[in-house]
Amino acid sequence: MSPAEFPTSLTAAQKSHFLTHGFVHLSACFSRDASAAFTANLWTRLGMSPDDKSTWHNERTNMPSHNAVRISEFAPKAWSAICELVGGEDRISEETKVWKDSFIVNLGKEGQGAGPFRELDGWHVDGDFFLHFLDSPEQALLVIPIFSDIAPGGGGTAICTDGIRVVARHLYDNPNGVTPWMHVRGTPEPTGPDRLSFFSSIVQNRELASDASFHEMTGAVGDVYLLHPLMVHSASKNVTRIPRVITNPPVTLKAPFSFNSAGDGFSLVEQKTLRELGYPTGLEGWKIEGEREMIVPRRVKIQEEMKERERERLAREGNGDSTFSDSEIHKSTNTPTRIEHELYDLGDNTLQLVVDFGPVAAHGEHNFGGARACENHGVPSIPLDPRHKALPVSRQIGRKVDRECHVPIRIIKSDEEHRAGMVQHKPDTDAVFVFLAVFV
Ligand SMILES: O=C(O)CCC(=O)C(=O)O
Ligand SMILES: [Fe+2]
Repeated sequence: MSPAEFPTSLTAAQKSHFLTHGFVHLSACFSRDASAAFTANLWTRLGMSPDDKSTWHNERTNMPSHNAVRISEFAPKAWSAICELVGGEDRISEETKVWKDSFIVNLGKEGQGAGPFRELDGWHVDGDFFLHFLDSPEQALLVIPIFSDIAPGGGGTAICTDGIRVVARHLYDNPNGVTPWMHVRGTPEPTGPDRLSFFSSIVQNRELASDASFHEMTGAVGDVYLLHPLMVHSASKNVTRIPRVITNPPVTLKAPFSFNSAGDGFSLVEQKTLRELGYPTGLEGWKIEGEREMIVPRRVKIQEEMKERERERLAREGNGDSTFSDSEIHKSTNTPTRIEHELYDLGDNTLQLVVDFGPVAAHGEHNFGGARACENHGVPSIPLDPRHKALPVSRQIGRKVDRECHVPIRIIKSDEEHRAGMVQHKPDTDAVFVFLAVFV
């Protein structure tokens, strides 16, 4: 389906706002209940108390992920807008059709004032995991789902919409590719105050960045901002010290953006890029001149270590480990590499078995989904209680169960389920991510 034919979910005013400013603010895309369920173990994972600021030892935390929800189920309105902006669902790679619980928490700092946005020190564009080209598919949209109410001064992400033009021009001028810090390829990751100097020199230059182009991503729980992938943005100061919780899930395309031909029509993101470059009808003849390349950022190792500490805290809170041995899991899932698993009590006599495929997951080879669990797969059989259905993915969070708990399950992986959309797996890897277990 060409972008022009894609069913529309954004209003004409929203599209026009995106083409002018490079972002759109969608209200009420998911409920407060869904948000509360998804963030239920946030404070345990952080090892902090929401009610005791003396435990808030870190101003900002980019957390690792344990669980994911399918965007089309969790936030259908946001999902259709995402699809429309990038030119259709068909263009989006499977692994970014979910949002993970990799929350970004901004708690502010004692005695900290707001200060001008231009002087924030974290200005950047997202995508620290690949070499950047104008048409890079890896980060096709910047998405900000909001999991806490954010008032002005409450740590909402700061953006500079005029920055899109400068970054787009830089990428246009560097078809050989640049690092995530916009330096010529081969330059090592900079450290120290100059790390983000490309971006701060944009926002500090009044000729490049007008006052009117700075905005603060405030909003209510359930709101979602969708922003152009080249949007220059920064974490801001949370002077309210009301915990600010968002995520930044990337949208990755299966193929690069296409700027050369208008034959198939340009998506709204492509239109915005072209407009900023001053070539609204297309870029005949422009093509990349270097190899695309993935980068493993330092962040990955840091987040792996954080995840381990979060697991320990969750285990302490939940009082024990899962009852499943690795051999049972292997038998059930027939999947590769390292497998870690945890079992959570969701209430209503329902358990959730979370299977994490470790390094494979980190490379985004798989999707998440829910699966029915009923009888036997090398473990004792039980009847499926009709009251127990697969839960919406948004409710799949709960307390970790006791070590003594025994739960017979069958994990089903078949074409039938794939069609039913309850389990997502790639035929070439034969892997399934999240399973629901039911006991009576
Ligand atoms: O915390 C924020 O507001 C922004 C975080 C961000 O942009 C990032 O982690 O890439
Ligand atoms: Fe960012």
